[in-house]
Order: sequence, then structure tokens, then C-alpha cells
Amino acid sequence: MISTVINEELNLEFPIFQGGMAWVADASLAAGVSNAGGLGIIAAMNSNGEQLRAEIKKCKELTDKPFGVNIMLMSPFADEVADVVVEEGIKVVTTGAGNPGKYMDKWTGAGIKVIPVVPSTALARRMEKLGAFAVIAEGGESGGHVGDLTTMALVPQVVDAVNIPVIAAGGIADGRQVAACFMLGASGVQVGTRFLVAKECTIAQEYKDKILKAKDIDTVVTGKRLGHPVRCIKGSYTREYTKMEYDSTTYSDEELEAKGAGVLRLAAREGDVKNGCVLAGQVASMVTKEEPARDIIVDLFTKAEEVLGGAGKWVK
Ligand code: TUI
Repeated sequence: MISTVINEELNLEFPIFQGGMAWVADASLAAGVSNAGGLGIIAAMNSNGEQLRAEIKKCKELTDKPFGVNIMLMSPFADEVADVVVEEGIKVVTTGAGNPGKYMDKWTGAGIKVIPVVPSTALARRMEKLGAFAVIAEGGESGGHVGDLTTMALVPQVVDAVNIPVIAAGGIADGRQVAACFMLGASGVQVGTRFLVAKECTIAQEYKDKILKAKDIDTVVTGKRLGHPVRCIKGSYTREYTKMEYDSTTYSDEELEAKGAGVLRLAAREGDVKNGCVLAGQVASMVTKEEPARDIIVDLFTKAEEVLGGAGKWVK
């Protein structure tokens, strides 16, 4: 049985987090994953304080198990939601798309375990100094906002750089990849793309179908020109966006920014996968069936233990 400081300290059955995916990770998915033995995470994304509070209350009704909140630091409401997690007694906060330094004292002072996503060893070290409980080393194979390094390169370097637990993310959809992360020195994994097709995930069926039909080379990174690279499934939207992105004489940054507004909500909530943007990681093609979160987690860890064999008992 794979058991680490992550599941032991956070009172989970398995050392696995569900990624805090914007417009995806709501109370239903978070509670589903937490009830299945992992850490479900509600994405605060661009919610304001009261919207996040309502989602947290809903999640508390759906599960007695621990769950977390992800704060997307580029959100205009980051300051508000940073207070709401304290007021609602949330035990675990993950952060993404920036440096959470200015909130660290408030959160750790409230007894929150803060687990920032870091794309580099430098940020990992800074987060350790500021009192992070652990860090999530997320490679650029992941969906959504991506850093430059791959999971294979980043995870062992972060493991060597800090003395706090490291959770690996990016490119993890089956048990072999879970096992590989433990071999790289991780104490846990965070999975996003595979949970897009969990039964408890409430996104539009059209979005799920895009994941289920994806091939290995079907993702692309857009948004580098504006400094916010985002990995998504190729389609009519990404073709148009890419054309604009590489034609800076015709299209201004403002026009490019406007082209990106609201497109994730459109795909995830309205099911408009033609005009919307379907965020997903490079492992989308490995995700082939819709199933309950419990089945996903049990499959990941059963296969990981098979791969690890005797080595599994050393995973601590
Ligand atoms: O944050 C994510 N994934 C996301 S956020 C998102 S919403 C969005 N929409 C449009 C543009 C950009 C974002 C969709 N997917 N993953 C965690 C993550 N964090 N990946 C990379 C980072 C990161 C990058 C830079 C974390 C910290 C960081 O720090 C830079 C600094 O300030 O030192």
C-alpha cells in the first residue's frame, strides 16, 4: 500500500489531489474525489468571495472528508477569496499561476496547509522559506497555464531543492505515470485531465467527448505572446487564436486578449467546443472512459503498485 506523508498528514486514503481546474473543479467534482479517498479541490478561479463561499458550503454538504481550494493568483478577486478560505475553515489551499507570497502569513497563521504550484526550483525554495507545507511541481505536459520544464525534468530537481514534500503534476493519467513520479522522489500526485471525465465532473458532455477522442498530438500551447501560455486541445478556436498570435502586425495584444475572454467557460459550461477553448494535458489521449472518481483513483494506485512491485513498500 502506497502511503506517504501526504495522505497521512491530510487524512486521505491515497496521496492524490484533483487539480483545481477553472470552470471544472466545482463542489460536485471536489466532493466526489474526496469521498473517493483523494483530496478534492474547488477552483476559486475568477469567482468572487461570495461565489466561492457558496461553493464551499455546497461541498461541505456533499462530503465529510477533507477538501481544498485552489486560488488562481491572476484572478481579480484573489484578495477576497484569500480571506474566504480562512473564514470557512479550509484546511488545504493550493495556488497557481503566480507567487502567493503576500498571503502566506495569513494562511499559515490560520492553520491552513499551503501547497503552491511551482514551475521552478527557485519558487519552490522561496515557498519553503515562507512556510509552505509542500509544493506541487507541475510540468508543462499539464493542461491550462503551463511552465517551461517537463515533469520528468522538474520533479527531481524540486525534490533536491527543498526539504518539504513534493507533489508531482503534469502528464499523469495512469498507474505507470503515478509509479514514475514516486520513483522521481514525489510524495504524491496531482491529476487533472483524467478527472475531467469523472462521473462527478459536471462539465458539458461535448467537452468530455473532446478528451475521450483526443489523440497524442492533439494539444497545443497558445498564449505565449501575452506571457500566459495555456495548453488546450487543437480545434477551430486554437487555429484562429494561433493565427492572430503569430501576426502581431495585424492583431494587437488587446485584440488577442479579447479573443481569449470567456472561451473556457464557453467550452466547459455551454459545451460550445467550436468557439470555446478545451483545456487539457498531453495525456488526454490516454483517457478513454467516463467513470466514477473512485474507480479512477483505485485504478491509478492498483496499477502503480503493480509497477512498483517490491519498491512500492519503500514509498514513504
Ligand atoms: O494555474 C495553473 N493552471 C491554470 S490557471 C488557468 S486560468 C488562466 N487563464 C488564462 C491565462 C492564464 C491562466 C488555467 N490553468 N496551473 C498551475 C501553474 N502555476 N502552472 C504554472 C504555474 C505558475 C507559473 C508561474 C506558478 C507560479 C509562477 O510564478 C511566477 C512567479 O511569480 O515567480
